[in-house]
Amino acid sequence: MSEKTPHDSELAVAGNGLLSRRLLLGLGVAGAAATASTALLGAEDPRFTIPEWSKRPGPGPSAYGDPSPFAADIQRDPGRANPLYPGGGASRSPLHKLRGTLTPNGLHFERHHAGVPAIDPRGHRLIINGLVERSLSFDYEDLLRYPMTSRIQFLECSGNSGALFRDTPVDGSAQSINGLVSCAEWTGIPLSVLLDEAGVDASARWVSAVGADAASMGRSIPLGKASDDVLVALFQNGEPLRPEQGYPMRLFVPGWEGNVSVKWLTQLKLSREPSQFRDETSKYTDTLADRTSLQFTFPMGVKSIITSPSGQMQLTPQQLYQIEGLAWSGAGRIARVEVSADGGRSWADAHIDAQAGDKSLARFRLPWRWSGSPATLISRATDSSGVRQPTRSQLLAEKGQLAFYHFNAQQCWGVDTAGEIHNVYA
Ligand SMILES: Nc1nc2c(c(=O)[nH]1)N[C@H]1C(S)=C(S)[C@@H](COP(=O)(O)O)O[C@H]1N2
Ligand SMILES: [Mo]
Repeated sequence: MSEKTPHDSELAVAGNGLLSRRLLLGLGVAGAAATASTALLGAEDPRFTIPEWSKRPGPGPSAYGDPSPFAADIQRDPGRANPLYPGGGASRSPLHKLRGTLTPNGLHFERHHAGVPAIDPRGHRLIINGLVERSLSFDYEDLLRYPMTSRIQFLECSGNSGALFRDTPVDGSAQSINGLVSCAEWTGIPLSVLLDEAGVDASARWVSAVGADAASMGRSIPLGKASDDVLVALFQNGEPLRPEQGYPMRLFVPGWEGNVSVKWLTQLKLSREPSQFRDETSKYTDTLADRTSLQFTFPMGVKSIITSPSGQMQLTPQQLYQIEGLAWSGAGRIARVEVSADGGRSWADAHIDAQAGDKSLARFRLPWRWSGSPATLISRATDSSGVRQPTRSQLLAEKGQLAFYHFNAQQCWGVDTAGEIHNVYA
């Protein structure tokens, strides 16, 4: 505690207040006379009071736990229901209130095209048919007997951050703008195992996956990907999938747009050509500036977002903050995240605190002191294939503004002199 505290100027790593990631905080030390451990505070110390909850036993064990009532504000944002779209819509993950890299099951984002079906697994089947030697039908109990594998990987809706294509910056939070991404440990049977059992015909090129919801969501997946790393997932962070995530079974297609990870999976049909489902013709296609459309854009590009400080938060001048965020890529790992506090004029490498592996969310951090003058916070990630997240103008130059899906450009948070934070364009 006696060591001289270095000045911010000695710790600066880039302009406008970005500080060395090696900076250690001492926020708990209220004054020079702080004792070594609060556990040793004596009754004579004025800070020593026994709180109510320490005076008598609390409730005993429970069958299924809930979050603390003091953390009850950490919720998904389901938006407003649309009577013209029964069960349709999305809820967004509270990215700005979570830490670590895993999304708790109750806070995983949701995207439903016709609501959540109430599936009793005893009445549910998974059929594999089409260009196969033998058609197969599995029930839930059959599938539970297969060997399974687990992977910690992100899932992102290709409509995530789509509002940033618009001309006028939307005012929102990290949750409302970017909350259609989550990360879980997915456990299930490699699809390749089930395809081998069915015996795929040499002429087959595509696998069409169909869900048992009222939207009858269907997507065609190239056989190469289907027999590579796709899972028929049954568990999410160790427990059976939540109904919202596809109980009793879903496809999990690592690194690709969320839409192909068909929930409530009931059929896999092998064919020579894609099935031209509604969700791969009228939707989930990217219209370019010349009005031609790309039908399939499967992998999610390298992306990062600052989750704190972020939209709708309020900053205090001269305070030390940790700029924190998430980065991910459909192409592999995150190799590097850089952060700017001056709108992209200067950059510094953030510290990557955690990343489980390939195609999982990475969490980054860099200390920053807000001077009280305007600042623009930006992050940019580079993945293990060497690709760096584009700027918004680079992305728009490539894709135009008619597109809605697959927005992965750098996002800027503008801090004004009042300490308010808004989504801005550089
Ligand atoms: N059967 C079915 N599968 C589906 C959907 C759906 O509405 N029905 N939504 C898709 C979309 S658009 C996305 S982004 C992901 C969302 O998965 P989640 O709700 O588990 O986050 O599921 C996909 N799979
Ligand atoms: Mo989606």
